Amino acid sequence: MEKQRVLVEKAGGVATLTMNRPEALNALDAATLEEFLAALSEIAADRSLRAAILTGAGKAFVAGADITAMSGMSAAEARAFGQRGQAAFSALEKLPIPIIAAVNGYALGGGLELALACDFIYASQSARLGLPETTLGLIPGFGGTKRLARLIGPNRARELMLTGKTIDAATALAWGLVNALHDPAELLPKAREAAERIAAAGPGAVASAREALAFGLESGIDEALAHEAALFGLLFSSKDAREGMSAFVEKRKPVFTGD
Ligand code: DAK
Repeated sequence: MEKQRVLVEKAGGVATLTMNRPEALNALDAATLEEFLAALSEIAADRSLRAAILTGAGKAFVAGADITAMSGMSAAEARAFGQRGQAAFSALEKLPIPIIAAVNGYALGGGLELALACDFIYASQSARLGLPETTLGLIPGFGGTKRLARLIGPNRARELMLTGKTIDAATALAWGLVNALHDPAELLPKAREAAERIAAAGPGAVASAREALAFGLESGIDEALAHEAALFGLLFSSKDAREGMSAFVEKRKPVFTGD
């Protein structure tokens, strides 16, 4: 049987997706994109899951789109590849549960864009990040030009995109690109700890918080506040909000059911 390029592991309401093509630094080729899409739909459909982690096998998170494969593509093939890539990024962004990027090594080009499409990023102290597309005569095509500028501001995003340089993990932390750095051996346990905290919170509340934040990034303040108030009110019709508040008053741990 052929080796799986994307591994999916589920435990305690948390799914871990591992990009598993270490011999090519987990570069994204058409077959990897298809497996990644299948893994995302499996996770999206599994109602027992509350959070996910995305990481890479070996010394890279993902070193970008597969340059060797792209160099031999016809225009039609490149178009189809771009469309499948966009489908994968869109599925990642629309995942109904939060996903944490655990950047264990190189996150370059499409690989950094993958991490940027996650809810937040933890990185190993040995990670290196960058958008080298312009050095290949390309531009980031999976949302990187937008998401990076929003996260770290246009000046630093321009520096990364225009020079194509890679930055080390400490710089990524200082720039606010990643939330925390961990010892390589501690990266996955720390990501799991965060995922488990998310999994223990009210699922409806987690979903509403993500929705309110995403909506607020795209709209004016009045509209965003009205939307937030609507979601806040809606949660009061859920059993979980009642349970969460009752548990606090009764000094016990809440038991959330997702209702
Ligand atoms: N593609 C294909 N193979 C890659 C690869 C990549 N991106 N990155 C690494 N590999 C392969 C290497 O060729 C090598 O294979 P063998 O020679 O062993 O067969 C193996 O992985 C190990 O890599 P190295 O020997 O190079 O390892 P080093 O430690 O020496 O160097 C490195 C690590 C990460 C510095 C280096 O491998 C590197 O510079 N890699 C390329 C990084 C890069 O430029 N990434 C950006 C790719 S462009 C689109 C939207 C978006 C995109 C495309 C289309 N559309 C909407 C249409 C995105 C584009 C990109 O991501």
